[in-house]
Amino acid sequence: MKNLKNKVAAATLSLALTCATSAAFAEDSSKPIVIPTHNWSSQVVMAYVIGGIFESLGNNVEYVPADSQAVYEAIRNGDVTISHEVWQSTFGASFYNAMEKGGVIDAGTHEAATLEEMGVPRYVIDNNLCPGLPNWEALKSCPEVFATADSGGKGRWLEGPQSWHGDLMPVRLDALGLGDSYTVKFAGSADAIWAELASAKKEGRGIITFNWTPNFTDADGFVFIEFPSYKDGCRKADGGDGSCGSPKGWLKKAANYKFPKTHPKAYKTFSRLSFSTEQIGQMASLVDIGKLSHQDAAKKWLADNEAVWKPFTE
Ligand code: TMO
Repeated sequence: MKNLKNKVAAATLSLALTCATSAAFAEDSSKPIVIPTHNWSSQVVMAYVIGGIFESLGNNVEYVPADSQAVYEAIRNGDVTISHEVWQSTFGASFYNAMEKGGVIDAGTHEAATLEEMGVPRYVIDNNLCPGLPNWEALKSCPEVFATADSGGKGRWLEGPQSWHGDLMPVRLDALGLGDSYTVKFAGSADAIWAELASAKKEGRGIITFNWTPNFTDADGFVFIEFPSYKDGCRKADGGDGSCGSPKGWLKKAANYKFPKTHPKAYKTFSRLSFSTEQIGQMASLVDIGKLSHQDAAKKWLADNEAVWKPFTE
């Protein structure tokens, strides 16, 4: 009996050793992991942060500028390996469409919750420039507060670049019955939004812009407008009339379905990786307030936050 037990134990041990050995030999491919960069600061800094983490594991990394909607198709067909900031409101549909076609996997969710919404700087509320805000219905009474030289007498909503979510906001304006008193202008870049916010603040003038959290503006107290709450199917693209606000959403990570096989160590790290609202705000802030380059911001963030990211690799 004792002999049998020993034999079983020995067999189990040798099986365990074989597994451990084969795991150790499942080395990552030396083929580069392709990381996309888009047109807002935290995403680009985080691209270099994650690339730096992969490099610390011995991986090769390549960065490609990519359209933030088309990237999910590029991940699906393997031209791009990952997406590290899949914002529910803006990219959820493209992400799930690509997943449904096959080739994209859900690699987990960041700790940070997200909101991508129109809003106003805190002083607009504090100085009562449009009484009743942040409730959206207050907008009906004060379009002139938000008028600009190019808005034809209407209040202006300064949207982000149209590549982010197309006609979402123009449709919403009309669906809420605000189309006669407000108009949407698209900013050419995120920097154009920050420049407009800075000049409005200097002049103490009313301004409505698209913005999001986590972002560097979290520290200033940007106030999001409260629209009728988001429900599945409320958007025009999903069959609704579009008269709803954005979801209080998730921030996910996506990967090509082969990534866990080609780069098991990097994939394991990527799937564990999760950043908080504060950490993502820091990444944006190093560029948008600190004026570092994206690469330098990532280097600084990695150097200052080893205790945060090292555990993802272990
Ligand atoms: C995708 N974005 C964070 C700019 O809303």
